[in-house]
Amino acid sequence: MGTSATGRKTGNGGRAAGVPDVDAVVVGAGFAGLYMLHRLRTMGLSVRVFEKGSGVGGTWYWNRYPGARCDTDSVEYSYQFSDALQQEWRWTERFATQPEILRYLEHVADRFDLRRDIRFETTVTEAAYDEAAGCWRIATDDGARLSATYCIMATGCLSAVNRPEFDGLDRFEGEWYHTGAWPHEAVSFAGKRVGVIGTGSSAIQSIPLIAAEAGHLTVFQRQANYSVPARNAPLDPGEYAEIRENYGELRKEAKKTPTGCWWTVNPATADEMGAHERRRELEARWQKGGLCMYSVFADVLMNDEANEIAADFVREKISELVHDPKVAALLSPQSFIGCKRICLDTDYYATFNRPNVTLVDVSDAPIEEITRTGLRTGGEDHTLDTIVFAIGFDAMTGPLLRIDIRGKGGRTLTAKWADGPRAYLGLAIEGFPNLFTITGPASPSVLTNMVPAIEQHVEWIADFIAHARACGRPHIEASLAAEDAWLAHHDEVANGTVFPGCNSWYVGANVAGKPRRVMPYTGGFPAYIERCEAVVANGYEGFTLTAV
Ligand code: N01
Repeated sequence: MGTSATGRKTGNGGRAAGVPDVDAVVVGAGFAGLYMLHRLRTMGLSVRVFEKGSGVGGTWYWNRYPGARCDTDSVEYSYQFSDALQQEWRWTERFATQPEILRYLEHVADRFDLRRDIRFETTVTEAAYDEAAGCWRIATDDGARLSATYCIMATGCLSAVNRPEFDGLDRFEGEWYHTGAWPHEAVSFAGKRVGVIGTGSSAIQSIPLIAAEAGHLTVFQRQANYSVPARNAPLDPGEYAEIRENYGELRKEAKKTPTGCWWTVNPATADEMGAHERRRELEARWQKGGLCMYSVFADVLMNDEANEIAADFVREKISELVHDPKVAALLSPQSFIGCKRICLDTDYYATFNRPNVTLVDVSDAPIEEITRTGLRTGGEDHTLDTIVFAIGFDAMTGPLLRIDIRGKGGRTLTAKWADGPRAYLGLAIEGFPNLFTITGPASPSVLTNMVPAIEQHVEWIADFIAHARACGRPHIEASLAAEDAWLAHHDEVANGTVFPGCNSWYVGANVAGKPRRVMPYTGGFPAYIERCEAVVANGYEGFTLTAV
């Protein structure tokens, strides 16, 4: 008998001998974990969710940095599983702020009475498959243990922060923060000398606000990123009412686009359009704002020349927005557009026209060390009161590999993924029965609107579990052949795109020593959904189901 993760001494919580404590453990209480819990509970399963934070929200619990917002329209970045929910909730802006999204998720947790099955401030440290008992044995950082038939990782794609491993950080006498683990208390930059390290989405959102408050801001840039205007605004009541009236149809249409978003996908390749028409299309999308630049030409992510046309257009805009040509040149990426996630901004480029903002290029002269009073790069000392590390995440695999996950024969997931992640449909892993990953590597995840991607996974997993239980063979395992075939297809599709050609977190290039592999599925949401549905129609092809 051990101490259960519910805090009680239990063998199996009063269940028959040999029966796991709960039917399912879900790790994480963000968008994915909340809906997984709701869905499984509706099916009558006993579920325990473990969440590291003190509240629900996942990404939106941790990323509280100034200016944090979603880059997907709020009316789309929300659940559709409950029409009552989407009708009653009112978004206020085109792109919701972090506090608003967090309020939404708190509302969801209350509305569906989810908190009673969530154990907060508890980190899962270990998940080991017990072959003899046919269950997962979960250990948490408070020393508790719990067994479960199913273990579902709702750990998110961008939840393992890239740790600032700079020499000397422990000696720094000022304050420092990571955008992905921002304090709950207000942070003041007033009159301070602030350094921001990084120029990804988190930096691009926070820099204009920090610059407006700080005495001086120095931005340390390693690679420039493409950013397009967000053009955020309050939602127009009339348009919003129309959306709510047609939600069902709009959601259905969105699932037919590669990104799962309902912006217009241009069906024409760049080549099929004249120069004037291309320019009009680019300008229209720039004026509209948001990530619709991803669909400016049908082949923008697949054809180097089409990509270059879009990249050139954005570079031209940067040169118009930034007064100092040298700074504009530094801020102009030379890589493909879109192979690193395009950022959305409000006044990012114009911020570099401010007299209290300096851009420092660290591409050739990396940050050597953090000093007592700032940092040193290129032999030069920069005096700083505050450092903001906007250095991103050990994306997609990090959240899973930071847990000691062991499958059949005690094989670790770290060993299995030594050459990069592999999973069948990004949902299940050979050798790890009854373990599911929501929006895991090899699924479309971060290349789609995350919420519909999550809902599709949750529903698919829940239906599969229901089916397996109903047919008396509740133990599910993906076959190696199915995993290999999916990976071969996944890689083939990725190799036809611009994604392998950039040093992005999509390929793990931002983490030293991480195996390089395009991690999200690049074939688009409709093709992926079709494949998942075909697997079901073919009797859960690629999986074996057993009674024990
Ligand atoms: O992280 P990033 P992020 N020295 O990895 C730099 C989502 N998100 O938190 O490009 C110097 O994009 C690094 O440089 P380089 C969104 O999907 C969404 O900003 O690797 N610099 C890069 O500039 C996004 O893509 C929203 O050369 C170092 C930056 O740090 C994802 O999260 C908002 C360095 C990290 O950029 C990640 O975004 C925010 C070093 N040693 C985030 N190490 C929205 O919804 C790293 N860098 C809008």
